[in-house]
Amino acid sequence: MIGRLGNTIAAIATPIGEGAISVIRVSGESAIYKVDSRFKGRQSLSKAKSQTAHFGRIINNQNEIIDEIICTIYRAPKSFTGEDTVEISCHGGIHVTRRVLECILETGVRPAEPGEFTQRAFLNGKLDLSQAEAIADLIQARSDKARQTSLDQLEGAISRQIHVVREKLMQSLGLLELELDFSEEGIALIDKKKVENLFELGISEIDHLLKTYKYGKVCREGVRVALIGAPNVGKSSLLNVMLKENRAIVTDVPGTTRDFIEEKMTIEGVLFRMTDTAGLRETEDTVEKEGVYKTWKVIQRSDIIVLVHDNTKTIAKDELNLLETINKEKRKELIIANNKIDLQTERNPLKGIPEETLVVETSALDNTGIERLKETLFKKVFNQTQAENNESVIITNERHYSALLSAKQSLVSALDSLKNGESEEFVAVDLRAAVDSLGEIIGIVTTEDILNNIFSKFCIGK
Ligand SMILES: Nc1nc2c(ncn2[C@@H]2O[C@H](COP(=O)(O)OP(=O)(O)OP(=O)(O)O)[C@@H](O)[C@H]2O)c(=O)[nH]1
Ligand SMILES: [Mg+2]
Repeated sequence: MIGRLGNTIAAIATPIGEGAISVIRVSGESAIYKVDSRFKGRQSLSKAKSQTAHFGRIINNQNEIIDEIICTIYRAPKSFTGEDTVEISCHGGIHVTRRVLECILETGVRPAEPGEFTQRAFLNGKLDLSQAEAIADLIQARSDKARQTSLDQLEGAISRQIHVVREKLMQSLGLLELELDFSEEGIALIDKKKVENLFELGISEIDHLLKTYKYGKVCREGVRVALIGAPNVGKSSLLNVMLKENRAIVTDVPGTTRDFIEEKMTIEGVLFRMTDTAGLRETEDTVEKEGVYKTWKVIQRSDIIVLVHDNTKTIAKDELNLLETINKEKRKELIIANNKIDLQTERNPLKGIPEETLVVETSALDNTGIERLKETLFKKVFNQTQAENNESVIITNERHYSALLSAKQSLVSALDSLKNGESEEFVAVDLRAAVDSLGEIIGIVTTEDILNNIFSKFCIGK
């Protein structure tokens, strides 16, 4: 992909479907000239100034008028890709958009590959790698928090922070390497204690960033919540009242929900992926059995489990066992929704549950405790990550996280070597590795594999 920079490329940049307008992007050395050869308007595009829009008609190689369009001209380097670019706005039908694209491709312009526009922006120095990744995240953002963290990343918050840490390490590396050059003469250029302090500072700064990842992941991907429990306790009813719509079927027949149902909702700008599941019980019904099996799968992949209990009944042995199993999983949060509190209560319906268990009293019938349940869900995630909540830089991307992790490991090993008085060569090798890992995040150090892997996940036209 990289070797072909310079070719002119084109793609539809808007989703395929009917809309008021579609946009076709054309970028590369001959973009303006090629589009101009198919454009009929008051002024030739080749003479047009940058950042100007031109109304006209687009024609094919048979001189047939295909559509009325507006071309926006961007001249290099003042464009998204850094190259000459034309954005053609045409009428937004599937057929007409394809025909307009065809007119451009007929001139020898090549169809763009996924992410190729953004890749060009990166290769032309308009964006660094973490900013390029932020574009994909911003487009995919499904909540306000996700949008906010991607936008910060796009605006260079992560890049700046990484640059700062990396620069400091580079200075130590420079000194170390210089000292290595003079080692024969026995000249000591560096103050060991000072370098140790610098490494320690670097480790703590990286640690700081690593810690924001848990919060970042939640912002980006949302929180997975499973509503589980015995049949007929009101799981589907609770899902419906939380969503404020009749999404799941509710009946008084135990075993109503067979397959799990997934729906998204936001609480204070954070995405929660709610899953209603089939009630857990021993059953001979083949379909229900499959549903129960799937419930276990949902439990495994959820961050928070809401065990729904029917408060008119004393908690059963099966429910207590379930609680114990979930509690064993340290990474899962648990809430009990003690439901149907509008009905006559059993005297001590939750007898035997561990003392520290969080219980929210609810009634899906008259809406009692629903806001409290939502608030509790939110707090389960955000109380623990509150410190990171106010951070300006938040790591959301797994690639960044693992690069930071390996930078930290290299730095710890460099510090160990230094403290143990090992050869400075060892220290320098580890330090170089740490600097390179940080460079990978912003794309200073990259391989073609890394790039292809990132940009191929984009869709065409991005
Ligand atoms: N009084 C009262 N009835 C409720 C409440 N929540 C649910 N119900 C009733 O309980 C019955 C079962 O509700 P569902 O929401 O289908 O229960 P479920 O846990 O999804 O059941 P399965 O899908 O069979 O596992 C229905 O008749 C609901 O109307 C509540 O808070 N109070
Ligand atoms: Mg149900």
